[in-house]
Amino acid sequence: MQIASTLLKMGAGLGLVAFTALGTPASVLAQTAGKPNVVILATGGTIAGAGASVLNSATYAAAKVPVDKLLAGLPELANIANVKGEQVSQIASESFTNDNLMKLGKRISALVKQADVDGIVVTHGTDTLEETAYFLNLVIRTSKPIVVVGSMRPGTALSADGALNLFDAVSVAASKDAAGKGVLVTMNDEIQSGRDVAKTINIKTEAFKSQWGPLGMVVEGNNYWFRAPVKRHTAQSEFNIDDFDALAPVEIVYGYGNVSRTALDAVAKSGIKALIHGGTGNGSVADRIVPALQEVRAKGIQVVRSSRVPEGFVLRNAEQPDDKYDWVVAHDLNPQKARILAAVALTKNVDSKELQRIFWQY
Ligand code: DAS
Repeated sequence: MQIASTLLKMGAGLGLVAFTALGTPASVLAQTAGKPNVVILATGGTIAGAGASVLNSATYAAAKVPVDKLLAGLPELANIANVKGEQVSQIASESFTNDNLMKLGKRISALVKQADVDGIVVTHGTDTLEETAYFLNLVIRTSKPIVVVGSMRPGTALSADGALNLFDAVSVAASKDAAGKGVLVTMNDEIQSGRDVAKTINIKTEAFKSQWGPLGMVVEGNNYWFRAPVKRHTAQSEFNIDDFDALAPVEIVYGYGNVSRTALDAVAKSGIKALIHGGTGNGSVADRIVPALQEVRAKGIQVVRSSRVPEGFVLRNAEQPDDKYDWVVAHDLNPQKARILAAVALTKNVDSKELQRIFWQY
């Protein structure tokens, strides 16, 4: 606790002053009739981080600033919405587990059923933000806006990006025109699809990209839309977090030069229901790994071919005879998103043909 309080004291630099100014009462800003009601669920990450000096844009402790301080530091939110904060967790997102996802999802599923909730914002670490956003996109049955947001710099750093990212997230979550577009991610002025977006750069504020482009931009509280998702999501999903209490166990193994089957064999014995193969190129599989994956399939474990290449998509029956081996291809989903979809899909009793249909549609 000593470190945390020291960090917070030291963190009263330019950024945190913005986050702790005015001492607005914890977690609820002034409520105004007629304004949209947005609930902010805080999970941790850099957006709640604090560094020792304003020059520490990359060296800092994540998950230190509580949600009431995040809200207190952004009184401008009261101009666009009635906001209420809840601290769901306080962790760096590289440490997220399936249990964290389920707890967050169950809370959101309950909140969106409330008539007095118009939108949801989730503040989150950037490392696994894309996984959480995709998960919520698959399992929350609502058309209300859900926006996941993080930051690449802590609030204590020069040119911190968290405050504007958070303002944009609340602004979009309070917007009627953001309804029905699936789970969204607002980072760096862009409105991204939670399904498509990935963290592509680990040291710049312009870190989140989709190979299919953003859905739009948010500038000074106004949304500018340029496209809408075509894959199934949220209210149109066949999955509902209310119907299950745990995700299916799914692991990932990667392809690379000189790869051996050691990791794959170990993972295959861990009780998984699917194995994601993050292959080279077009989801290619090293010749010595093909029999290993066939053995995995023979055990009743689903095999999904994804690719470690950040863009493009894996073609069925191109690099490998998927029909013959009864394997599934992940389409354009990167390995970490393919894990999320397989983990959700296999909460139901689906065969490989159904699983492939699900990968085409979501
Ligand atoms: N460790 C990173 C995380 O919590 C910090 C961040 O970028 O949010 O995801």
